[in-house]
Amino acid sequence: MKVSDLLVACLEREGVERVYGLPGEEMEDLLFSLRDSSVEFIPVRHEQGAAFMADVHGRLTGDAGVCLATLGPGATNLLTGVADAHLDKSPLVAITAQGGLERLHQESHQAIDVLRTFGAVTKWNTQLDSPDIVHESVRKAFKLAQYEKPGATHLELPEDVAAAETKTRPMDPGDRVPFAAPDPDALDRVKAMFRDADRPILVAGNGAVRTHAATRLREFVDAADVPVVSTYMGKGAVSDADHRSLMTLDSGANDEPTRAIAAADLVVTVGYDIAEHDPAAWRDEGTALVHVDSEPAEVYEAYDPDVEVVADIERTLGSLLDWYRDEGPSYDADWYREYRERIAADVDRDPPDGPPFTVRSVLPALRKAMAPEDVLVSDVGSHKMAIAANFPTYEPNTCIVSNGFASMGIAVPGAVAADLAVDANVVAATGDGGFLMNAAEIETATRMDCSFTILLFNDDDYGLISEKQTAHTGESFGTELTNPDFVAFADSFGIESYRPTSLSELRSALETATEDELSLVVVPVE
Ligand SMILES: Cc1ncc(C[n+]2csc(CCOP(=O)(O)OP(=O)(O)O)c2C)c(N)n1
Ligand SMILES: [Mg+2]
Repeated sequence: MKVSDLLVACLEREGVERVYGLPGEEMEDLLFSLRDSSVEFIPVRHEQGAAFMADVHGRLTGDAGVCLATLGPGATNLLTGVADAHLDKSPLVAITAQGGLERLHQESHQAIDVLRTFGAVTKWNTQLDSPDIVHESVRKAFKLAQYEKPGATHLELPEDVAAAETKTRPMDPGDRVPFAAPDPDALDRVKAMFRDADRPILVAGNGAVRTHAATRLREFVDAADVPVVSTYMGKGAVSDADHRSLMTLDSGANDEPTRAIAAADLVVTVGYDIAEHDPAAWRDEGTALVHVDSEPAEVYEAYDPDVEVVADIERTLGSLLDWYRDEGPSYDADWYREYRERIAADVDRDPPDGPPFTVRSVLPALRKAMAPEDVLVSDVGSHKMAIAANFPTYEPNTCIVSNGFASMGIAVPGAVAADLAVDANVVAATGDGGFLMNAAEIETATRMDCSFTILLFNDDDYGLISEKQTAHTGESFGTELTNPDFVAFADSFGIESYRPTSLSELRSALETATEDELSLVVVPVE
């Protein structure tokens, strides 16, 4: 069997349905092997788009998304999306082609040390430098990418190896390796802390969503009647319709969720990554702290858990739930009610009419146009902060935010992958800056018959940066933009577009746009 055929057979064995990528000469054999397989190859317009698509696919499904690029510039273009999956803990397998082994020891066309470059943004990577290691390497790439905490892995395929013959065959993925059960002693210490506490609070992070622990988390919140704050990436772990949800942790010291954490006497984090939010922004040294996660806590003065329960998060919550239902203490729910009321009042506040609108003023209409199971993919910028704070989320994995690597440009390619991966409607919310980084993927979306809505907040500015500069210095520099006529831009791709001039126009644009078409809704914001 030819190695390129074997590699694709390995992908089929892993259950891969599609590969996002951009061709190059050195992957010719692999492309023809893909053509002759059950795996669909989806050509994109920039390798970064392919990596973001694989990233969001991984995050939504728990199965590694696969992206493919050529050597040199193809690989470096892919890197940002791979790094995003790495720091956002999304399973992703990146494959890059390479020149033949006989030319890699010398200066050579488009050849750079891709292995070393990708080593910095992956859990593991290797060069497929022999035909007989391909089956094991592909299995290992998927096993490590998907194992807690998930992330990116990378395989480099030299073109001469791709064309060589091998007698090896794909390995069977078997069952996913189960994760450890919680340590009974650690659990006993956590139970004692719950007994001693009067005002416990939970912080639900990325891991609470990623590990399918949300159901147990909801049951625990119900049984113990404790409030829960989510991080941006934990949104939807507990429904924001639940009166115990205190919505989303912001970075500032003055927001209500941070105040509620300050008023608590026990904080239990569930699947919390400090890459997402610096705990220094919310951690109060005197308060008891428990870390429930699949990995030990980072060593950091500002995050110093009294107890760490390192195990399968769902099993840890299940054990605590069983104990709680039998003999857990009861708490007075009054202490957190005022925070919930203030947060709910802010979310329900009637927005002012526009234009210009504010991102905040658009969110109630957006929420109304989207069903609870519909998926919002947010880009990065000031719109992301508004979405985190004011877009109530009801189900896990329905508000996709990059907040570990926090790379602009994820929304449009992310929506392509989401649209292909889930049955629900999909909306990509983006700023004008992040939108034009990867807007070319609208062509990929039209070719793939996608039907998502792009909600573009246009402030002609790298808004978050000018906001921060102004807050620090009273002025801003280097952030102002001019933009194309976005309606004409949408038209050139043959997609529908809307430019609402009042809230009622905005509402009807969102209702129509989210029905069943690929469309752009441009909202002028201040
Ligand atoms: C790839 C990348 N480059 C730069 C940044 C730094 N950055 C964060 S937000 C932002 C501005 C985003 O502007 P826009 O997309 O228009 O959104 P807005 O803030 O205006 O809502 C920038 C430049 C980043 N996070 N990612
Ligand atoms: Mg902007």
